[in-house]
Amino acid sequence: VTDEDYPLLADIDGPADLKLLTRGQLAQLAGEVRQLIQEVVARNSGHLSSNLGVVALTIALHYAFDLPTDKLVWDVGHQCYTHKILTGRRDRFQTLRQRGGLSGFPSPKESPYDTFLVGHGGTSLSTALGLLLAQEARGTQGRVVAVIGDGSIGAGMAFEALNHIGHLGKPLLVVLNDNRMSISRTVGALAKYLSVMRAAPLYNELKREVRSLLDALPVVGQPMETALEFVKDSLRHVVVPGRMFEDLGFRYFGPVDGHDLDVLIDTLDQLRRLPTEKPILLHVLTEKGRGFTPAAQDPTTFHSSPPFETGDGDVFPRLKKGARAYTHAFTDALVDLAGEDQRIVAITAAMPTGTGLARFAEVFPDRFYDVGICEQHAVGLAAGLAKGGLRPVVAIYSTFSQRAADQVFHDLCLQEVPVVLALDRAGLVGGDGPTHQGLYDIGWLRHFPGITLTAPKDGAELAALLGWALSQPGPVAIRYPKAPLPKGVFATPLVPIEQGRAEVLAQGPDGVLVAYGGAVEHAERARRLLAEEGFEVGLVNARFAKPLDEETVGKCLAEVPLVVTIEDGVLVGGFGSAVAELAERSSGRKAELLCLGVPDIVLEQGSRQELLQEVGLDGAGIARRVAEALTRVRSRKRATRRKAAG
Ligand SMILES: Cc1ncc(C[n+]2csc(CCOP(=O)(O)OP(=O)(O)O)c2C)c(N)n1
Repeated sequence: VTDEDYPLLADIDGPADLKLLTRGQLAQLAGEVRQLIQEVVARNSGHLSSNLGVVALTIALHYAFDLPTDKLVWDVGHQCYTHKILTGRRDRFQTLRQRGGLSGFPSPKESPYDTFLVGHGGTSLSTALGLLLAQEARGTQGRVVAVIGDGSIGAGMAFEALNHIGHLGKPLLVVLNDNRMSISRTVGALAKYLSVMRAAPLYNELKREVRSLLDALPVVGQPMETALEFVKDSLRHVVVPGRMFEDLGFRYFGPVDGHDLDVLIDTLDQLRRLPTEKPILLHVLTEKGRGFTPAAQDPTTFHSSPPFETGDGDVFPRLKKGARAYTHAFTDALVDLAGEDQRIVAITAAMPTGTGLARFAEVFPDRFYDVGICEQHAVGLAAGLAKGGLRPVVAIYSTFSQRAADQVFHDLCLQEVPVVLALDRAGLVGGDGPTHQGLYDIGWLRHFPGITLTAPKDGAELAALLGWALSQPGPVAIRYPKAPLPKGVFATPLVPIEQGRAEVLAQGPDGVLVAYGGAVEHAERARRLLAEEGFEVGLVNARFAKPLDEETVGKCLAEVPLVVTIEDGVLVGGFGSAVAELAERSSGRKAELLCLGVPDIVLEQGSRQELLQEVGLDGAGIARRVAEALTRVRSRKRATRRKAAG
C-alpha cells in the first residue's frame, strides 16, 4: 500500500491516525479502502459485497468510538475488512484468506480490536451483552457496540438475545446494518417489517416531531385518557418506525443513510454520549457492493466472491471451467427425483445458491422454503413436513448444521421421521477458516439413535444415495465435500445401495484402506502410489458410517495385517472411532488399526488442497503414512517369526 496509490490510507496505522483526519478527508479515505478491498478480493477471493457496503459505517464507528476500550462485536464477521485495514493490518491485508495470512473473519489472535473469532450468524447480540455485563460487574469503562445485518438478526439466537437485552434494559448499542440482503434477498416477516421502516423519512426527525406532538396532547379525565392512549398508540403504530424494537425495550433511532459519513459520525457520537440506561437500536441503511457496479448489481455472486479480473469495467469471474462440484451433482439429482415424486420438498437456511437449491427453487417454486439463517427452524420444519407425509430434504452446510444438533436429535431421530439432511461443505473447506470447517458432523451425528449416516465417493454415488435416502423410513444424513467431483478415478460400476453396506473397490494381501466419503478419492490415489512401491493394499468405500458395515470391515480386521481408516473429518468420535469400537469388540482380530483424519486442533484457513496436504490426507500423505505403518507391521512380523524360530 504505497503513498502514491493510497495517499491517506498509507498513514493509517490505527484509529488514532484516523481521528487526525478532517471530516472532509474521510470520503477520500473510504474510496481508498474500497479500492484496496476490491484489489485484494479480486486476487484472493473473499466477501466482497458485504465489505464494500460497510466501509463508511466502519470508518464512522472507529471515528466516533474509542476502540478497543469501547468494544465492537461484528456479527458473522465476514464484513470486517475495513475494520482490519484501519486497525494496523493494512499491509498484511494482501495475505487475506491465505495460508499463514490474515483471516477473512475477526480474530482476537490477530488484534486486540477483534473481540471474538466468529463466522456463524446471529451470535453478536448475546456475546456483546455478555461483555457489557462483565464490564458492569468489574467496574470497567467503555461502550459496547454490536453490528448485525438484517439477515442475521432473524437468527434464533439473535432473537433470544433481543428478548434478554430488552428484559435487562442494559445500554448496549445495536447497529442494524440493513442492506435488504442476506446472501440472497433477506426473507421473512421481520425483513418485511424492516422494509416498512426503510420507507420512513431518514434519520430521527419525524420521530422527534411525533414524540413532542404526543407529549403535548392534553389529558382530560380517565375516559379521555384511555381514548388518547388509543390514539397515541395507533398514531405511533402508523408513523413511528421501530415500534417493534421500542416495544421490546429498545430506543430505536433511524433509519440513517449508511453511506453518509457526516450523518453516521454525528449520530454515533450522539448515541455514544446519550445518558441512557436503555438499549439502543440504530437502524442503518446500506447497499451491498457499494462503489463497485458489478457487485452492487449482483451482490449474491460477489457475496463470497471467487478471484476475478476487471477490464473495461466488466468482470470475468475467473472460475475454472467445467469443474463440476458435488453440489452440482446433488442439485441435478434432487431436481430429477423431485420430478418423479411430488412429495419431495427442499429447505435451505439462507443458502439457496451455496447449496445449489436455487435451481430447485426455479423448477419447483412451491416446493421450496428459504427460512433465513435459522438452521434450527429448518430442521424442525422438516420434521413437521415429514410427519405430514412429505419428503423434505434440508440442504445445509456441515458447519451450520451444528446449530440444529438438538433438532436433529429431538425432532428427527426421536420422531423417526423421513428427513434427508444434505450436508454440503462436509470436510476441509479452505479459505473461510476454522468457523467454516465441516469436520465434526460424523462425530456429533453418530451418537443419535435411529439416524443413518452416509457419504458418497463421487457424483454418481451421491445421486444414488440421495434416491435411496428418500426411500428410507427414518432420518438420513448425506455428507459431501466442497470439492470438484473426482473424474476418471473410479472405473468400476457402482454397487447398488443397501443400508449399512460398504463397497469393496480393490483387494490386497498387505492391508486395507477403509475410506469414507470425500476421502475415498484420495485413498484410491494412495492405493496406486503404494502399488508403485510394492505394497498391495485393498480399498473399501465405507459408504455408511452408521450403521457401519460390520461384516465387511470385520472381515478386513480378521484377514489382513493392517486396516487404515481415512476420513475428511476430525478423528475424535468420527468414522475411525466407529471402526475402532468394532475392533475392540471383535474377537478374531488380526489387523493393526491406523486411523487417519483431522487432528484435534483449530485449523486456520488455506486452500482445501493445502489443508489436505498439511494434515496428510491427500493421496501422497496417506500413502506415506500407510507405507510407514506397513513397514512397521512387516518388521514386527519378521521379528516375531525369528523369535518363534529360535
Ligand atoms: C449460522 C449461519 N448460517 C449461515 C451462514 C452463512 N452466511 C454468511 S453471511 C450470510 C448472510 C448474512 O446476512 P446479513 O447478516 O444481512 O449480512 P450482510 O452480508 O448482508 O452484510 C449467511 C447466510 C452463517 N454465516 N452462519
